[in-house]
Amino acid sequence: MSSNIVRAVCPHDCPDTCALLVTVKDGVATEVRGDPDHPTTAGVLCTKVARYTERTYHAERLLYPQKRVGKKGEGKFVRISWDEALDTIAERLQAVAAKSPLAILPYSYAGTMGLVQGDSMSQRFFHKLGASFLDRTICATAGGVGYKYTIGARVGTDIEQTQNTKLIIIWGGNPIASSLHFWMRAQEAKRNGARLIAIDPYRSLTAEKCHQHIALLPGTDAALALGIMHVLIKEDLLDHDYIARYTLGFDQLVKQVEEWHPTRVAEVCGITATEVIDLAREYGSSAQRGEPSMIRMNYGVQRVHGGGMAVRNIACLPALVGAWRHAAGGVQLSLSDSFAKDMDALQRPDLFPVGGAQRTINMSTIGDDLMRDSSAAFGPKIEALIVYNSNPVAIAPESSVVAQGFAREDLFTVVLEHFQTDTADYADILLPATTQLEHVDAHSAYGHLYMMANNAAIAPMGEAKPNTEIFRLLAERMGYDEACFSETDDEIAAQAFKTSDPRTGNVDWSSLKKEGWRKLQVAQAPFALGRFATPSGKCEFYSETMLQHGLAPLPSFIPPYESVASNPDCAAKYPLAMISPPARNFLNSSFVNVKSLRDTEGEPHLDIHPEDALLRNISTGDMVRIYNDRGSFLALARVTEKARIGLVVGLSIWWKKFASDHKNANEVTSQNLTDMGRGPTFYDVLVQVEKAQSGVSKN
Ligand SMILES: Nc1nc2c(c(=O)[nH]1)N[C@H]1C(S)=C(S)[C@@H](COP(=O)(O)OP(=O)(O)OC[C@H]3O[C@@H](n4cnc5c(=O)[nH]c(N)nc54)[C@H](O)[C@@H]3O)O[C@H]1N2
Ligand SMILES: Nc1nc2c(c(=O)[nH]1)N[C@H]1C(S)=C(S)[C@@H](COP(=O)(O)OP(=O)(O)OC[C@H]3O[C@@H](n4cnc5c(=O)[nH]c(N)nc54)[C@H](O)[C@@H]3O)O[C@H]1N2
Ligand code: SF4
Ligand SMILES: [Mo]
Repeated sequence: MSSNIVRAVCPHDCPDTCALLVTVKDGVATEVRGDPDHPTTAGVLCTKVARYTERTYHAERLLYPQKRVGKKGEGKFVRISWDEALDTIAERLQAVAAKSPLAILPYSYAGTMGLVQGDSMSQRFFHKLGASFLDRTICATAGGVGYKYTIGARVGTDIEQTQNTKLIIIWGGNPIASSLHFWMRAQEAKRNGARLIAIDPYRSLTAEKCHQHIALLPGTDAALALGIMHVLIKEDLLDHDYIARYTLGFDQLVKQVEEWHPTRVAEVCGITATEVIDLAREYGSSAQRGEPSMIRMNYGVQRVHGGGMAVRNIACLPALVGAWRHAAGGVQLSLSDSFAKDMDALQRPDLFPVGGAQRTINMSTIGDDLMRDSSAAFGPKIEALIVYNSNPVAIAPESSVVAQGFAREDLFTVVLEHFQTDTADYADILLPATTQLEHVDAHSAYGHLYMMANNAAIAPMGEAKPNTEIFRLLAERMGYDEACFSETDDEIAAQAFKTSDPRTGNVDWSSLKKEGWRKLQVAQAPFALGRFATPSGKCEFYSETMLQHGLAPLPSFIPPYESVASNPDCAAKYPLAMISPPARNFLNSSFVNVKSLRDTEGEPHLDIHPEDALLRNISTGDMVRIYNDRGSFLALARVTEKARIGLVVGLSIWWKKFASDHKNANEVTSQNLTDMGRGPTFYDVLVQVEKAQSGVSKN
């Protein structure tokens, strides 16, 4: 019997990007463990990826190409050969491209975060084809843009410093579920005497374990940050030296936040003025004592109309108190710009036809865009859609419109997948893709600072192929003969990091594959001496760039599209705010079909406050209907004070086909976009809830 250990990387869209050790016996992966030597992984995996072999060897893995025989959405397919599949796709794409390549749209997201299997060969293919571009906004663009206006880049406090900080504000994140390895270090900080405060409308698993939980209304974080600034300024809890040297627009900021006194903030946020004042005092006075404080901001704050502004306002706080002076101080939203990735080499935008027409489709409005006819403003109707690394029918907002779009008879849809997801049910051609254990990849991360290498541990299952290979074969059929279309996955991976960049430190791919991971050479305390990547080189309280982009140049508050205060007409019909943040045992919609994890998660449920439940005669265990003008879905009620009054919470993202009504939370979410970055507003939703008349649970 042969047995060996293979170095791999967790491919999922999670800030932790864990280093894995895969035990392989006689060609079979028997165990996936966290690498004990990798500093942030520290030998620990989350419940989901600890079961990665269950997912890889799942009885329902797609193992060969198929074509649809039933109606779109019905999910009936028959097996075909790879030749038939690839010939059919190439012929259809060529026919559409002959009229207009812009009628072809790739749709992908972060099913794998790998730089190779994510979007390298695929992008080369679509660039050469001259297809529409996809604006990949579904997760983090609002926050990313707000962050960059303020501090210049997606850079921040190193997670490996967390245990040294004295105050951790977990702002719009639930790391026990969504960033376990940060939470482990936050626990260490707690043992070292740090205080933990959660800012979250929901008493999440994390909020429950913090010293304090501030349960504000969704979409009001920008106002809370303005209130903190007001108190810091009024009580002079500031680092005047840091402000003078390394920030821009302080005097304007002082005027701007004058009107944001704690009572006003409390009213907007649905909390008490004391909570605002105490939080500001705690933040400011810890800095005055010379202690490091860290804000772990997460994406929960930016899935609302004013999400970009909320992130911007919060990102201003460390500069006011001088928290950036400490390696263990500052803020972290994402570290992804710390990496010197060579996206041009990976994706080859230069292959786009010279002088060819261009169009960008926003993935967050895929429902509406699939339903649009050709027009001068929109360009050609979308006629062909190639989906990989994403499950839009389950995860995109206003799902009934998305499903209607995918059901169009005149749309040619190809889906590359591991499983027959809700999206796969609509494919004309369904192609089996390999999982992380079966292919090679290079990874950066957004929650730590290591370059990572994933080796293939086992041979591809059945006839599955890596995404790269599928696009390589398609390129060949389309007659693309540029050398980049015949590069191997290792050759692509070797280009992922710019070796000329000092941060990369000359790492070569073959060493990285052997070692598994290597830390970037970047400064601790990145902004201790300013050097922000903004136009002024300072932390910009005032941003000229924002003004040029038609935005308010100073921190401000943009109310939600849908809230009791901002939209009373809508609230008269639909008085409850709804959020649908990630469930601990799923990774977006991945793992929902792994039975052991689904069983732990139970059935789709909705948390509702006892007072809101009483008004509606709802008890725990009742099947309830959650609805608004866009649609409705069923869930089992859990009456609990975890949801604040006026808020309901449906942990997500369920596959529709596992719900009794074949629907999920995205039936009621909207295609409205954020103030910055054209992102989705998943947590900016009003609904009504009632006891369901019928509807039997299934699972
Ligand atoms: N187990 C698990 N881990 C995951 C994922 C998963 O699906 N499952 N998804 C991954 C992905 S793609 C991402 S983007 C991240 C997301 O994870 P996070 O960045 O942590 O963000 P969210 O999950 O969107 O929301 C986290 C918290 O924000 C709260 N929240 C909602 N609205 C607001 C608001 O307006 N203000 C404030 N202050 N809080 C609010 C929610 O109640 C929730 O507890 O997690 C990644 N990790
Ligand atoms: N209501 C609501 N909706 C949300 C959110 C929310 O909080 N609430 N969160 C939003 C966020 S933050 C995000 S990031 C999006 C996530 O949306 P998606 O990025 O679509 O994430 P997943 O649902 O995990 O789907 C990824 C799919 O890629 C497939 N896949 C994985 N690896 C590979 C591979 O190597 N090759 C191929 N071909 N396929 C692969 C997986 O099997 C899986 O079906 O959802 C968004 N939708
Ligand atoms: S999902 Fe996150 S915590 Fe779980 S193994 Fe992957 S990177 Fe680690
Ligand atoms: Mo995300």
